[in-house]
Amino acid sequence: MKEKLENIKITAKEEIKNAIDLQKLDEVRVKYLGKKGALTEVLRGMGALSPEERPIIGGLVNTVKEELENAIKEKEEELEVIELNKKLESEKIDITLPSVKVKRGSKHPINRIIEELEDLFVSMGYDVVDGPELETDEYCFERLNLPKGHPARDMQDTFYVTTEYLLRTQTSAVQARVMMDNIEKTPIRVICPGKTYRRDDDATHSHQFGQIEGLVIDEGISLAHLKGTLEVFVKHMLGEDSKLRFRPSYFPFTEPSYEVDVSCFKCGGKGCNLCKQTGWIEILGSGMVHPNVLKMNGYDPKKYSGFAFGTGLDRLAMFKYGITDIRLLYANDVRFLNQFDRKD
Ligand code: 2NL
Repeated sequence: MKEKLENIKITAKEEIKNAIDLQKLDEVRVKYLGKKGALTEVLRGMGALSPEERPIIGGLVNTVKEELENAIKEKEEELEVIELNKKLESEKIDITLPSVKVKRGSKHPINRIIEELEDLFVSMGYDVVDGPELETDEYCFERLNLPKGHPARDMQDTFYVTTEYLLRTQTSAVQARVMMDNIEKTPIRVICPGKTYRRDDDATHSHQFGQIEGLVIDEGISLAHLKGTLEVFVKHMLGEDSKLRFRPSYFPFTEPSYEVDVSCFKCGGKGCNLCKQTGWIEILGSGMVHPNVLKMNGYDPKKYSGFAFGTGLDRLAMFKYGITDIRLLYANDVRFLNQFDRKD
């Protein structure tokens, strides 16, 4: 019996020493000290011993048990340190490594123009409204005094999707919606920036372009309001020294209509290559809302009058930032776009 215990002690100690991790060590513990372990078995077999032998063997079992428990505890502490070190090593973060540089995008020049105009007009009490790019014939043309057969809605200019649906050629469609949606027919002050589409695509025209239109309807609105508003608009965008010139023109949705020129901001009006020696640059279309347009959208022309204007955002961006090729605005070359990074 003594010998058996001695053997257990030796092999158990050897196995404890060789345990490579905590799990293996626990397996050893169960094997020798567990309920069905080798030592427990010896204890159970004690009934067969003589009364003299019993306390001796019993004491011996306890000594071995204690010795093994201590050996396990010691090994356990040793393994815990090893495992902690392993974990620290594998989860180490090298804080001296340079971080990945965060790439910041920049605002597209057309979006910068839109935001600047939105800020300006909102400060004057306007709402900013948008609407669908896929429009109906009704809102894009019919409600804007462009009856069927009018040259401006010719198949040559408009992308028709079906006979009824088309890609809007002007943001006025949104304004027609604003007028129709206003069931109480209260005064309106809106600007509508957005994308528009035309069926031409050559060196100077793109099939898609940005536009912004404004519409004001109220009692007693006159041409003076239109002129004052456009003066604020143009001076804000192109400089306080700008002068405006109103040339009579024609649009189906306004009467009277005017094209608005601004004094050339490159030469100050003396004449240069930008203004083709005229000293003026055409910048806006505008006019007093045609009584038919008011009527067709539920506004009584006897009570209300209004003005409207529209301009291309691409041209505005080119003037403001001195961009000479319109295609740069749509190529999305980051070398071009990064120049418009907002530093302010
Ligand atoms: C241009 C000229 C213009 C309008 C747009 C308008 C809208 C309504 C009623 C009356 Cl709902 N007029 N818009 C008026 C005059 C000119 O745009 O050159 N656009 C790029």
